[in-house]
Amino acid sequence: MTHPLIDSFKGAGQAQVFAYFDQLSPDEQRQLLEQAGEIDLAEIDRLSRTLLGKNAAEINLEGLAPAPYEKRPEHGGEADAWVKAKAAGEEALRAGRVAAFMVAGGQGTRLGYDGPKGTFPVTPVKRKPLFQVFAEKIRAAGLRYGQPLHWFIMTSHANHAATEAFFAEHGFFGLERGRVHFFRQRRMPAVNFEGRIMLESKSAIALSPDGHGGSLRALERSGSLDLMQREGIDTLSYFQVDNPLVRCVDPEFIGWHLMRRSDMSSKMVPKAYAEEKVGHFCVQSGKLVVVEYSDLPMAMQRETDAQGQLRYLAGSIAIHILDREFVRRMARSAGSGKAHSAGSLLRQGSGGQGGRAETNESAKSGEDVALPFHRADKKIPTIDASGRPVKPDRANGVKFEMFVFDALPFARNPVVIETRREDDFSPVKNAEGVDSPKTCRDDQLRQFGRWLTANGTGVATDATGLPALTLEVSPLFGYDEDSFAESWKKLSPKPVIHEGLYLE
Ligand code: UD2
Repeated sequence: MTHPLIDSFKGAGQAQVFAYFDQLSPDEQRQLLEQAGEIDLAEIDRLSRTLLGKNAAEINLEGLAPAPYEKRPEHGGEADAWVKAKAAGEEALRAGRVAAFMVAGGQGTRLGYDGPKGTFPVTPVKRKPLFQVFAEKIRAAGLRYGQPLHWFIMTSHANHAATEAFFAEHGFFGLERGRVHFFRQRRMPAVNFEGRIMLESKSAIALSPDGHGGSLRALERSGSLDLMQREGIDTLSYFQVDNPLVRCVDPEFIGWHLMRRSDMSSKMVPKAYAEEKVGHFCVQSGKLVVVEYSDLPMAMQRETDAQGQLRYLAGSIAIHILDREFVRRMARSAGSGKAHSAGSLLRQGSGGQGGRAETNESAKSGEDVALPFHRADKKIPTIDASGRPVKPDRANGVKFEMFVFDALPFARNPVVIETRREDDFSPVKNAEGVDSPKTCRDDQLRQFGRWLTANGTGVATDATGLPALTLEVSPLFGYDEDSFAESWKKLSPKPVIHEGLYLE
């Protein structure tokens, strides 16, 4: 059988993708061709040459220094500037310039939960799923600022239909259907260590999502950026599906971003301890960069200054603000398949998986805008030479992913602001231990307890601030300190705090 696509794969040394083609049913053949059509062969060739080669260099730490950030007033930041930022952010929200943007295309393998991660129940009393928590925060903020917000949600091929169905089943959690926009990210094929594209079965390529950095090109391709433009939205508030504590829209953060005329801004938290597994905000050659914990030598992670404080203190919690036209600029060059020569600044990938990432010299100097790909070595289910399924017990191939924070070096006037961890960050990542459903639930309880105490109703807690009772505050009652205080003030009579209390 000949087909132009099959010929191009043969020409690129990837004939194995169609090794079983003649044995497939017409439907299977169509599926395989469709999948093959998604692949940019030149991109795969470039990545295989630059990331799989023995010469791929280690990360270049030359001239790396901690990034400056805007300290919160209680840590010496200028209180006036924070007040102004908040006012600017509120104005933008009232003007309808801001949209919420969530990435939910990940595979959620660590949690061991089947189905889209956003359907995972997280709240202490009502067991609301993650999607509902965000939806209610977004709805409440829309009511508060008199401008219902648009919400853009990036899914993957694997969870797109299930995500849409979940929202439909739950009446979009009270949001206007026309303001919730789902779009799929692209996929990348896994390759073996020789750069050959791998098959998952005779009729399917081993494809996986292209990383949260793929959200930039997905926003463009899906027409979301045009829709935003038509709606007068120029500011995107980015967060991840795994973190129910996040303030989906935070006026202070939005305000800092707008006042500084920034292309992309980020929140940091002071690391809880030296070895905490988060990215570090750094500067290198005058550019803001995030260096993953797996890339920063332990000695540097532990370095302290004259006051005994960690030198690399600023941890990245994956909360950003993006300017719409900056996203377009990044997306256009990334999506064009333009080869950006991976130069000598090659970095190791995340998660200590022995991966690497391409970074190019020209990109760093701002001439060539394109997100680099990172390499992660993985166990990839595949088939053997006779077409039988193989479940490998160690890494047998490589996945390529882009990370959204790699856009920071390209951004004009990027700002990093400090946030309190307890106001913004408690992700659900693992089934047990750190960042698990249990730690997340406890952090929500601590937050509800703090809000009540701050408004004059003491709640008995242990030494860590964890209330002795299980209670829950609906985001529709209060989704941050201010909105909670407003609702609480209006509440008459005040409820007695009891086990299972639900404020809505
Ligand atoms: C990320 C950051 C880490 C820290 C942490 C905070 C990286 C490499 N590291 O770690 O520095 O900020 O978050 O929580 O990002 N996703 C997609 N499509 C994909 C892959 C991921 O939408 O192809 C989404 C996923 O659904 C989730 C988010 O991105 O919402 C985070 O993905 P992750 O779990 O891979 O990130 P993690 O925990 O390694």
